[in-house]
Amino acid sequence: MSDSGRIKPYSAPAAGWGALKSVTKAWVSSEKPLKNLRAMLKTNQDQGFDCPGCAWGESPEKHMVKFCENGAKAVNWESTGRLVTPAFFAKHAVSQLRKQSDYWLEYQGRITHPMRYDALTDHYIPINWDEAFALIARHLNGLESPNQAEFYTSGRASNEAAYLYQLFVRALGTNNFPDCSNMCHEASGQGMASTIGVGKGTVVFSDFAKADAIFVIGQNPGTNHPRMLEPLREAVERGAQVVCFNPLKERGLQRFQHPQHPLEMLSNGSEPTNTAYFCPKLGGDMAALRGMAKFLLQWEREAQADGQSPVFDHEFIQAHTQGLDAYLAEVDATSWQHIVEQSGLSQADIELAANMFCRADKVIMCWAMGITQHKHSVATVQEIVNLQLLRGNVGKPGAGLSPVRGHSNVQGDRTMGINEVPPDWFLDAIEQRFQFQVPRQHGHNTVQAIQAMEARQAKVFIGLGGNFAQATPDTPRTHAALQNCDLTVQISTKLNRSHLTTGHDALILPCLGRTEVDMQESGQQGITVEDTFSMVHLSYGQLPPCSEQLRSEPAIVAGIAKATLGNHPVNWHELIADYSRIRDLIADTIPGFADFNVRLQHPGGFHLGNAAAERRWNTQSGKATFGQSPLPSQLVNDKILARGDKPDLILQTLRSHDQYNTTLYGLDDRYRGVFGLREVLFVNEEDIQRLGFAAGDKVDIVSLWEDGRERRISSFELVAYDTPSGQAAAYYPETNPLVPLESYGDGTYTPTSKFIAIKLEKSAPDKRIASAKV
Ligand SMILES: Nc1nc2c(c(=O)[nH]1)N[C@H]1C(S)=C(S)[C@@H](COP(=O)(O)OP(=O)(O)OC[C@H]3O[C@@H](n4cnc5c(=O)[nH]c(N)nc54)[C@H](O)[C@@H]3O)O[C@H]1N2
Ligand SMILES: Nc1nc2c(c(=O)[nH]1)N[C@H]1C(S)=C(S)[C@@H](COP(=O)(O)OP(=O)(O)OC[C@H]3O[C@@H](n4cnc5c(=O)[nH]c(N)nc54)[C@H](O)[C@@H]3O)O[C@H]1N2
Ligand SMILES: [Mo]
Repeated sequence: MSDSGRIKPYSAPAAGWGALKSVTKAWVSSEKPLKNLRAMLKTNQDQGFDCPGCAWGESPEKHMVKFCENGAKAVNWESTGRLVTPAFFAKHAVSQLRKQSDYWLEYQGRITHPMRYDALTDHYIPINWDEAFALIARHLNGLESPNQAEFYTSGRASNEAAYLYQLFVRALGTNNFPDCSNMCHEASGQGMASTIGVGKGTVVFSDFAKADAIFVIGQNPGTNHPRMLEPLREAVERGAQVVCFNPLKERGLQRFQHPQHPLEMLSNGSEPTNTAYFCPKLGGDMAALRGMAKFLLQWEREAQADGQSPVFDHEFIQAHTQGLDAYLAEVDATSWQHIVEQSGLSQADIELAANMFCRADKVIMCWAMGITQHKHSVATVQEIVNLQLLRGNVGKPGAGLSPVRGHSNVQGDRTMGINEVPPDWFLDAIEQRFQFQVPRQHGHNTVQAIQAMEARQAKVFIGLGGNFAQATPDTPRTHAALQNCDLTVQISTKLNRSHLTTGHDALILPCLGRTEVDMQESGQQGITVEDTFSMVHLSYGQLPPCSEQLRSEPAIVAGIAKATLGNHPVNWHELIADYSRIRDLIADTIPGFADFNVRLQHPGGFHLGNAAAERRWNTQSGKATFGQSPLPSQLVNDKILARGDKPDLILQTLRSHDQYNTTLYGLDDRYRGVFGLREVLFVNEEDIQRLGFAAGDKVDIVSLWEDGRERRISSFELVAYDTPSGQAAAYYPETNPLVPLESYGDGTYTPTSKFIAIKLEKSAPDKRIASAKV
């Protein structure tokens, strides 16, 4: 037990009454409860707005309440009655604000005016929009090369904003598009594009009701995609198998309930029987999946010898795939000892999982950050694909691949061309439509953008949403890199630490949130988003903007573009007057969007199509291709061991129940039994003893990396937790100072946020956590 916080195991089911209590708290503390209730009832409804929470899609049924606890929190958090006005900035110097916690900063409310940083007084002061745009234009036009600017995007930006942003940036002359996707599902896109020819999930919402088995791997839907609990619950009810792989016993996966079913809430939930929960080591999933493949192969050979019906889907494999023999050779070459050691699962457990997989005719595999934030993430995603290909589980109803996306429009932003390595066909289409040459040279991803700013090769940073300073790895280095810039610009709704890591010049440009009415010359505008199932639909804000000064994201991008480029390559003003004109441009240049404005009128929107789901393979060979990667020989690699020190533990950094990425709604993590504090380290009880500590002790966490920089966070409380030995967990973003910038996924540059080698030291009594602050 700590002085300020409480650790208490949680025994109630996920969602249920605890969720309702938590929603009510968020709603009342927004200080606009009545208005927000009306808004909440419009969440994800036709003519309503898309939930700014996660990217989970909708059931087609009408008139259902379609928000969850965390969606309600997101809505209330955005549409708070608290305001950050020029008077606020006059009162607080930036150096003073830096001393406040991330929670305090966002809690101050919505930013109401465009502000410019004044280095002389160390205060933000008001600036009018035209001057702000002119300042940006001066900086951008003064660069030796457009490649000296970085254009970050967070996945909440609408399709319309993202499309204009990429058009402007490419017209300026660079592909420097670091985005949150680089830290998120990058490996899913790469692992799937290289095997099935499409970087997006192949299932739609209705497939979940048809699946015989659903695997949930490295994902915590109870907190991060709560609306997914409903199809999971329904699957268990009708006797389908739900199989989870997660080193932590996540409450939301062990027991699930939905707040829209009050009777079940009262019954307090019961442990379902047709679910299985496997706890691999961090990064051990590829080994576990390879082990499953090994069983499949063994059973296939046995079936062939005995003349029994085959285990593999030979018809599918024959007609649609290539590379089977080489893959099976790789499977044969992987030893059980290697598999068991790396996965942390017994051969018997893996056999059980393989059995559940094989028994089901139609299997959906879902995954998220537990799979994508590792060094060997692309290979792991490919291994998921391989298993599904063996059984013909791609491109049939009730089966497929489902990387469950994070931000509500992160998938749409990529579709719109927020991509530092854009495909040629996309650039060709832009050139053809707009008659200007686009840069062909690849741009910077998030890690490369930080490296470039650190080296003063990049001098301007513009963030379309997000919180770059806190979401990225190696926090002190990233902060210094941002502060190295000549200009930093943050297009934001709320105050965060990125506003305090200022370049020489700095701007805060306040924008409308998803919940707010966007009024332009032709009337109220809707924006569009794409969910994790590739459904595109309209979203209309419902609430009056919190300040008259706010501009929409598309209008801000257009303002910057006009000031920098004039009316090249489009008349930006005209596009903003009516967003359907932006959508016409999208329809002209991006496949799947023909008749965009017409098809949007369909309630619920339209599906973009997915070639792999129709068994058309946009790969080089024209077939789905088995991935061929060997299992990594060791996960604790040479760069970790370079300085001769072995890690005490491997750390994963994850989300609490009370946060949205770097946005902290509160300090509780109800399902994990943590209340009122975030500086905790979850460790297996035996490990705590082995390392010479006791639960409740305060420790410093130090990470190991070859470059020998000191990476340390101080005064974290040890919490005994049910996790396999050697595996620890702590919350992001507080742990980002431990993630080395150079520790990223092979091919993806995604920081290895789920695999950090650490040592523990007893904290000096007076040490406070300094790291998360500037
Ligand atoms: N309320 C809320 N909703 C959100 C977000 C939020 O912060 N709050 N964030 C949004 C975003 S951007 C994203 S990307 C998603 C993230 O959604 P998740 O991927 O669910 O997010 P994390 O909290 O990172 O959880 C990772 C899960 O994977 C497990 N895990 C970690 N490492 C491994 C591993 O090596 N193997 C396996 N099998 N499991 C592992 C962890 O124990 C944890 O349960 O959620 C989105 N939705
Ligand atoms: N260690 C570690 N690091 C991680 C992760 C991890 O699991 N572990 N996860 C990674 C992942 S998956 C992701 S996606 C990234 C997230 O990285 P980001 O997307 O950069 O971070 P967020 O915390 O989602 O951004 C929050 C800010 O967005 C702004 N905002 C909110 N709504 C709007 C809006 O409508 N418009 C605009 N313009 N701004 C808005 C607010 O000012 C708010 O402060 O973090 C990554 N970093
Ligand atoms: Mo994400």
